[in-house]
Amino acid sequence: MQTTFDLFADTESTQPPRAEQIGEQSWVLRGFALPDMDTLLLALDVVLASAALRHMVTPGGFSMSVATSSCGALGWITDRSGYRYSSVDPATGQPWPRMPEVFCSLARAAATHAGFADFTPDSCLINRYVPGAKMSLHQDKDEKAYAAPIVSLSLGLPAMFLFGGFERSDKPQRIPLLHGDMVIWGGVDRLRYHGVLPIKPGQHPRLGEQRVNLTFRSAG
Ligand code: MD3
Ligand code: FE
Repeated sequence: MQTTFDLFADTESTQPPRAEQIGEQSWVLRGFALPDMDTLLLALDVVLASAALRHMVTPGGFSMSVATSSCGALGWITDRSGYRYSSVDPATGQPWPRMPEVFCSLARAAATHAGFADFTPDSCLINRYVPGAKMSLHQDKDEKAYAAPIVSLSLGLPAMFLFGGFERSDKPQRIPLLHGDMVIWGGVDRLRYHGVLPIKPGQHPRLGEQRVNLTFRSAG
């Protein structure tokens, strides 16, 4: 007998989005990006072909365990002189690649679901984690305005996201993030401390031994 479940068992896109509220103005949308995954991964390859992932250096002189790149009008960079946004990729001296339409429309749709209408990101930061790579607790303060939310898309290996409070010492919630999940942080939650625990070894069927996270921001 053919059940409805069997009919859809091999497609990723037939589940309704599951929304989980993780803060007053923060939401996880489970699997939100899965219907657009093929287009997304193709667009990501195009971006990374002209702005390759690289390990940037922090102002303190340490090389980040996460490899980064960007697309859109502005890209987040760090070097010995500090953290900032730049319209030029320091590795090529060229503007960052355009933000693919599928990135922009997906970020806008996710923001709308969380109550932030008309989100128009001008920056997409691409973070690539291999097993063992992590991001220590920090606040995102390099953007010019905090009114817009930050939207993230998780791809590949799972991560344990840490969602803290307004002081570094506040005990963070642990939120697992899986391939296709999107998270939106805004309003009162915009300046909360957050980070990512070291990625566990594993193989993802689509992305192999890595996690890629895209964060969409209104930076300028
Ligand atoms: C929560 N990236 O790039 S998702 C970052 O998974 C960063 O690569 C993590 O933290 C990652 O800065 C976490 C994004 C995220 C971004 C900004 C936030 C979560 C946030 C701002 C406030 C609260
Ligand atoms: Fe951050």
